[in-house]
Amino acid sequence: MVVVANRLPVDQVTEPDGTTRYQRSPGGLVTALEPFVAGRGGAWVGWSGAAGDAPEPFESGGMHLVPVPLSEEEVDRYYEGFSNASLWPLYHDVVEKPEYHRTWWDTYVQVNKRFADRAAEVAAEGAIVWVHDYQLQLVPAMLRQRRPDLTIGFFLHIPFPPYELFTQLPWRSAIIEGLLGADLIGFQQPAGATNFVNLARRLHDLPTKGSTVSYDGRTVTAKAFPISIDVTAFDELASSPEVLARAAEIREELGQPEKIVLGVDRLDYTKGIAVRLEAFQELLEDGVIEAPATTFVQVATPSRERVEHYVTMRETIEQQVGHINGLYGSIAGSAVRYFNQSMPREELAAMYRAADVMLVTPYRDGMNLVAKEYVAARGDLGGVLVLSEFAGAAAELKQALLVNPHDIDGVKKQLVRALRMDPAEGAKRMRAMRRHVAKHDLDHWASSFFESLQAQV
Ligand code: GDG
Repeated sequence: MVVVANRLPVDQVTEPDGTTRYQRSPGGLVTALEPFVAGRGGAWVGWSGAAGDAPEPFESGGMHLVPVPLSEEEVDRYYEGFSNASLWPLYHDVVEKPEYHRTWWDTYVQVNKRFADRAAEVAAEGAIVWVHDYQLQLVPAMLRQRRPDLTIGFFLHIPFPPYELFTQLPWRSAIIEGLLGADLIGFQQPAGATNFVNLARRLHDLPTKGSTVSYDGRTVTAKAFPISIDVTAFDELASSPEVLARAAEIREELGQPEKIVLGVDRLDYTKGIAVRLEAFQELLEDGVIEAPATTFVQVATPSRERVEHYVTMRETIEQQVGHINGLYGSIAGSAVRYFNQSMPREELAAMYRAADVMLVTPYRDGMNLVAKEYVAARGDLGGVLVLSEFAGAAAELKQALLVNPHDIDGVKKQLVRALRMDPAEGAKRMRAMRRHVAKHDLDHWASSFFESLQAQV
């Protein structure tokens, strides 16, 4: 089995003395896949995260890691450009305006070829290759051309847009053809699969039936496989004595607020961080809540810091935090505790455990693992989850307080409801959500994908 993803599950870190080492990387994809691949002794083809030459393949965490080199220019055009300034906003409802540049596209094609070459070299006869995400949508077709013996699966971690948005893309046909190289294409939601099948029919005039497309003498299936987390591991971490002690310490260090509201996100414009801040600020203005009796903790992990939209968004959010704290903070403490830092996993678990209300308000999100982590962390049945309708997770976590992040009054209303929720009702909701995630965990996701892929051939 070979996994092909933009990033290896480790980051190359250069020490002050010039030596390099590898450490586990943060982010949704790695969090989701690492335990699964390591458990099966698979290979992983990906970029190390540093521009320049790639090291030789090496073993790490039970996996054979095969680094793919990217030059500075390729990082700029393929990763920051086409992947994160064209595809990312286009696939997330055009929350920001996508930019389309031919040089970016040319580099995307060139880099996808390189990934396909490496995967073709490393895969055994008849192997299963699982390609991941929007950075590598051309790899399935390129790989099939090089290695027709392989069984190829593709999973898209982000939403797949409808015809009306997708057809903006000047290279729309090439992307559809690239994906059609797979035997099975997995999406987070049924809507993504439907959008794909519709595009294959309308754009390419291909025969389709239900969730399948006939293409090049093969049947390609497009289906939803909602991703999850290693629920047991997260539950255990969050209920360990160290994490519980740290959770109590966090409350103490914050000055024992009556209520802690928490947000944890990569600092990304799709995540709706500004919406939460606005709702929180208005509730302070309205006198409905007081700070620091109610304290808002926002972890905004640095992400894609060289992409322009991310630079401007960070400035906006930091201004907003400064503004709120200037108006509503006191000597006793700030209203908003904002961290533009990556936190250790244990610290996140302790924050989840300490938080009375978890605010997850993306404008659009493939799934949102943070919402599932919060539920997995609350073995005490405490805490209330406020969740955007536009996160994939909303289709499963039905007992969350759902919000439309475009409707500030609605967000305020649900936040107040969460803050005032009767603990018995909160526990009932949490119990139901925990039951769901316990059944639909990471292993369930990966096994369902694999079973469907094997059934395909
Ligand atoms: C993409 C899709 C889909 C965050 N800050 C820190 C940290 N994290 C971890 C969280 C969580 C992960 O990163 C974020 O996952 P999300 O799912 O919330 O979001 P994306 O990064 O946008 O992921 C998303 C996902 O892929 C999987 O398919 O759900 O929709 O956009 O696990 O805990 N981890 C640590 N420190 C941090 O500061 N250790």
